[in-house]
Amino acid sequence: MSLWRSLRAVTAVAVAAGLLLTACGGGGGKATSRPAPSTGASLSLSAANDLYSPTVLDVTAGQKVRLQIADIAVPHTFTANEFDVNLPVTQMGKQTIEFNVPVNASGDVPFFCTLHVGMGGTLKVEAP
Ligand SMILES: [Cu+2]
Repeated sequence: MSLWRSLRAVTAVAVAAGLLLTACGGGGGKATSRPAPSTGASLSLSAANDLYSPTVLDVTAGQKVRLQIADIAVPHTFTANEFDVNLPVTQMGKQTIEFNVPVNASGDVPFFCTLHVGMGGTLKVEAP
């Protein structure tokens, strides 16, 4: 009799544990073992008077950069050859572009507009 009772108790615990595991596994998308993905950086740039400002942007190696460019009156490009970035900036007014800073990037990397001489600046790459 007591063995039967013990078996029933063990079974009950096993079922409860199984339900718990199912509940945890069914959540989806919140795996705690995975490192949180980098949210990246949001930076702003003005293209007023066919000049980019500020002329120095701080970025981090391996980072995804969201760059909001304002004051766009004529087409420009955002070009950083060392990062293999050459993006058209052709939405009048405001445009957001995205690019990735290579993991192995370092130092000062120039950026510029291929359409306007002197329109550019420096991406200062910091280690993560
Ligand atoms: Cu330009």
